[in-house]
Amino acid sequence: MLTKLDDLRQFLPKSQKPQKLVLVPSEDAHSLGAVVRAAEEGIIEPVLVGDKEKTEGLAEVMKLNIKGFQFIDETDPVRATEKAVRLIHDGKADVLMKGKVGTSVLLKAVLNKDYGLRTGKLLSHFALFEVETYHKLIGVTDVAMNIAPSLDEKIAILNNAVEVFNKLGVPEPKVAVLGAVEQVNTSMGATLDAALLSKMNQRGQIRHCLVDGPLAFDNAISAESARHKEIKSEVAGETDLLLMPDIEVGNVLYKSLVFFAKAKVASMIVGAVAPIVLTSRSDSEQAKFDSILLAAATTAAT
Ligand code: COD
Repeated sequence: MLTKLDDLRQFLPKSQKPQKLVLVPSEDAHSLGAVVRAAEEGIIEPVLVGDKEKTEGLAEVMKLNIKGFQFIDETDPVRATEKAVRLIHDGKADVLMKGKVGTSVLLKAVLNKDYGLRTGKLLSHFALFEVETYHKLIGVTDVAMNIAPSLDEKIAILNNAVEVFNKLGVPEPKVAVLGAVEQVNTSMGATLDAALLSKMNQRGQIRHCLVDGPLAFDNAISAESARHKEIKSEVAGETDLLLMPDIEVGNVLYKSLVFFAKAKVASMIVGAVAPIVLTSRSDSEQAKFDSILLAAATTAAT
């Protein structure tokens, strides 16, 4: 059972050359710090795309050694993002990482029909949390890309996340589909979707996982809470993955875990040609490092 984000190191390849990670735009302190650390630990080989003068200035202030890193000098963040995405598209690098650019700018480039990173699958955001008060790592999806997913999109989001767990040695992750209540309420769309997803899983239409829902957050993560409410569920209290009703709920949970619960988090976009390290601007250097680790671990496991 995975209990620490550091446990992800066991999935890094021992012999292969480190994967090439493109950071764009590179003039971002926390991202640059995380990339340099990951390079020093041999996890990735960095390619920096961005404003060279600003990045070198930042490295000097932060006492980071970026000599010898491949660099593409581009001061305009939108053009830099396009160049970085093209590197992955053309097979010249393995992982993309968001630096100092808005999430939607990066995602629009990733979705570009000519040079983007589409595979025909839905792309979605996956976050993996280490929370002191929970006994194992717990995934949360989608908190940053799909705004108000339909049932079909929820199926794709769920499958993307399950694939990550399968790669990390969890053959049948337990998935809680969240609602505000644990009973189907015809006025609450999230509970209807949750019930349908559970039934589709029971009937083998969604595989390689065990889905239950609707579950409210408390009974998803606490067996005791589920017992109090007399909920019989193999998922309750043992959840590996929380499937969110929409981006607002997901984003608030993400930030509550980080800021109130001081949880550690790693996150990325999945379903694209390559993993995309996409953290929030307010995330720490440690979160960015752990996200690189998650991306490298899941790429290595393919
Ligand atoms: N996966 C695959 N293809 C997609 C996806 C997806 N998740 N989303 C859109 N597409 C395709 C569409 O099929 C279409 O072909 C094209 O991309 C454009 O679709 P639009 O017009 O719906 O999408 P955009 O470009 O207006 O917006 C896509 C974003 C991902 C940018 C948008 O959904 C978005 O802003 N999401 C939230 C990002 C955000 O602000 N997160 C902040 C939280 S930290």
